[in-house]
Amino acid sequence: MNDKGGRIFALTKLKLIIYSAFLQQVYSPHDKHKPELGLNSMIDLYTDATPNGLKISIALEELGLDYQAHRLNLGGDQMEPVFTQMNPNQKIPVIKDGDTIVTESGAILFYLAEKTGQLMPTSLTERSKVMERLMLQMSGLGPYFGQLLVWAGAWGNEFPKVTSRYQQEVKRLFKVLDHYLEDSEYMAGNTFSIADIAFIPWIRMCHVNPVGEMLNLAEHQNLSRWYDLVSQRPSVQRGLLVPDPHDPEIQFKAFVSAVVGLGELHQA
Ligand SMILES: N[C@@H](CCC(=O)N[C@@H](CS)C(=O)NCC(=O)O)C(=O)O
Repeated sequence: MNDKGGRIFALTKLKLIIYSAFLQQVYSPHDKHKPELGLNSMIDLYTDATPNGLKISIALEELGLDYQAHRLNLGGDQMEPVFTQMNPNQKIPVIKDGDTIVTESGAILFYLAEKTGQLMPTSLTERSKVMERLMLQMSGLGPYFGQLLVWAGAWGNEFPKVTSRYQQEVKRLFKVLDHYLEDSEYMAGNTFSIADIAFIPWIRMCHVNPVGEMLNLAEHQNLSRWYDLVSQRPSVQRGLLVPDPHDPEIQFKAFVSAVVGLGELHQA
């Protein structure tokens, strides 16, 4: 190889090195956020058998991570100083992974996906889609469904107009989800992701809570098909059993005094 050829070869090699470093930055986001803790560290999960809590036991089961579930009674355990120190917002779920404490179910799902490099695609476009659906669950379906449970359940539909507002919004969101699922198997494309995990315990409420009768899931073919598919997943079935639910009476009392804020718990 003459001098010129050698220079071209060296230049091409340099370009290749720079290009592959660039690709690694773009396509390996998990490498950029290396988990500080090993994959076999024991995670403490503070939870209850509620839709937001169940998301996290499902994710931990799906990922096969070691964890220990600590069940709270939402009739007051969340106000204890030791819990409030972890989550000043005084709500489950919370995880503790070594010294890292994460609250908010959506953020916890994201943390677990980043930690393991699973349940989240690698390309920016696909990741954004997963985040888009996750945000829709966190800011749309979860809060509206939660309020529907409050107005229709805990407050016994005392104000039908208010109940109807939440019912209509949940039904509208079901239609949106049904539309998204027209062309894709899962909530964000054709791969199971944290977006599916975020939705499954909420859609399941249509089957386990009398309020579900107001929503008629069967009307939404694609959403029903997705529900049947995802709820058959072994990790989902295992996760839904953690923690053991409280006796229904205790659970309902806790729900009324905590989530609804009817009791002493959330006095300003
Ligand atoms: N945005 C939060 C909501 C968490 C939440 O509302 N948790 C409920 C149970 S599902 C709770 O702990 N309620 C107790 C209270 O409000 O005192 C998340 O997704 O983690």
